[in-house]
Amino acid sequence: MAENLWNIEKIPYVGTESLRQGLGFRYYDADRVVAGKTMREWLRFGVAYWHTFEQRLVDPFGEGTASRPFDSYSDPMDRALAKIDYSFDFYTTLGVDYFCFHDRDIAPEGDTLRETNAMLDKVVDRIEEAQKATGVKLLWNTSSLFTNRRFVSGAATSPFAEIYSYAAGQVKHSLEIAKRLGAENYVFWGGREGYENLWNTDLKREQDHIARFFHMCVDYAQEIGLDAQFMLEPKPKEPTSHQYDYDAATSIAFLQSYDLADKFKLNLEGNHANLAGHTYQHEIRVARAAGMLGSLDANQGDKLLGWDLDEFPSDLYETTAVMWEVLAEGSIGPHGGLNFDAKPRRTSFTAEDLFRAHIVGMDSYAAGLLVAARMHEDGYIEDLLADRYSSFGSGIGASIEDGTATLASLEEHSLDIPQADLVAATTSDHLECVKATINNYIVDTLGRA
Ligand code: XLS
Ligand code: NI
Ligand code: NI
Repeated sequence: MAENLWNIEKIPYVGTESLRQGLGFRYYDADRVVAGKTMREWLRFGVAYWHTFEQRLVDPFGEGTASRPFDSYSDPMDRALAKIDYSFDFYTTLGVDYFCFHDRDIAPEGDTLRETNAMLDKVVDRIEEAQKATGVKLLWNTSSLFTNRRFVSGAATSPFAEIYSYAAGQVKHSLEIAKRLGAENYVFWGGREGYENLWNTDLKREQDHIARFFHMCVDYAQEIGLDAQFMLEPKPKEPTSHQYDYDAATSIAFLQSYDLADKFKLNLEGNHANLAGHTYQHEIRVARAAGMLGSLDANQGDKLLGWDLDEFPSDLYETTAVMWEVLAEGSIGPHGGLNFDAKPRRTSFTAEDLFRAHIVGMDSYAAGLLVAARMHEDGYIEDLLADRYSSFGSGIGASIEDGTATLASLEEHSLDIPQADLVAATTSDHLECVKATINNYIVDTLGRA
C-alpha cells in the first residue's frame, strides 16, 4: 500500500519499453545528466496549485466533473489546511521540486483584508512546515487580483481608487509571504488589467497607474529584503478583450517605457503565445533577445479552439523548440522553472488523472530536452544560422554590423550591381528539409532513448 494521502506509489522512471503510457516516466529520469546538468536541474518542474488542487473542471456549459480526495471537507478553513497536506504529498509522490500559487487559491476570504490576511497566514504556517519537512520549494507566488467581483474593472488599472488601494494592500501581504516562504520569483499576471472598450477607458492614465503600482512593489521588496525575481506574464486577451500585457514584445516595451526593465523579467505561457498569434518559441526568443526570459508556464492550446485551454503539454515539436531555446540560453531564466499552468480535460476527472497528466507533461519536456540537446550537440541549427548570415562576416556586411556603413557607403556599393548578381546573392533555405530534419531528430533521439 502506498503510504500517502493519494494512495499512489511514488512515480518511478520506467523507461521506454512499454508503448502504453501509465503511472511511470518514460523519459524523465531526474538525475540523468544531459548537456552538463541533470534533467531535474534543467527542467525545474512546478505544480500550479490553482489547477491541480482548486480546479473543478468546469467549462462554460457545465458544472465541474472533478473527483478529489478532499471533497468531503465542508469547513473552508479545514479544507484549506487539509489541501496543503494533500498538495505536498502530491509533489513528493510525483517527484517535482517546486509549486506555485495565488494567495486566494490557498485560503478563503474574510470580510475585510485584515480577516483575510489572518486566515491566509494560518495556511502559510502549514506550508512553511511542509516545505521544511519535504524540501519542496516555492517557484513563485502571486496575488489573485481578478477573481473577486471587486476587481470587475481591473485592480492596478481599475478606474476606482478604493480598488487600487485594496489591491496594493493585498499584494503587500503576498510579497511578505514570498519572503517568508523563500519564493524564487514573484509573478504579476494582469488578470483584468486591460479594457473591454476604449471609449470609456483612459489608456494612458491606467498604464501610468499600473507602472506606479509596480514601482511601489519594487520599493517594498527592497524594504523587506525580498530578492525574488519579479515577472510579468503576458496574455493578449481573456478575460478582457484587450489585455495590456499583450505579448512579450508589448510587455518589454511597457517595462522599458516606465523604467522597470531592470527589475522585471517575463513568465511566458504556451497557450497565451498562441492566443497572441505567436508560437511559444517566438515569445521565448523575443524575451531572450531582450535579456528578459524569466520562467515558463508550461501548457498548450488546441488549434481548433480559440481560448485559454491550459492543456498539459504533449506536443513534442513544441517542447523540443522550447528546450532548444532553453539550452541555447543556458537555463530557463536565472531562477525559472516549468510550471504546469495546466489542467486535465473535463473527461479525465479522477484524482489519478492529475498524476497521469503531470507525468505526460514532464515526459514531454524531458523528451524535448533530449532532442534539443542532441540538436545542439550536432550544431545543426547553429551551422544553419552561421551559413545563412555569413555574408555579414566580411566586406559590406561587416561594415553594416560594425557600424561603419552609412546610407551613402551602401548606395555607393550597390549602385552598379546588376539584378542577376543580386538574385545570386540570395540562396534557398530549403525550409521543408529543415522541418523534416527536426522531425528526424525527434524520431531518432526518442527511438534510442
Ligand atoms: C491565466 C494565467 C494565470 C497566471 C497566474 O491565464 O496563466 O494562471 O499564470 O496568475
Ligand atoms: Ni493562462
Ligand atoms: Ni500562467
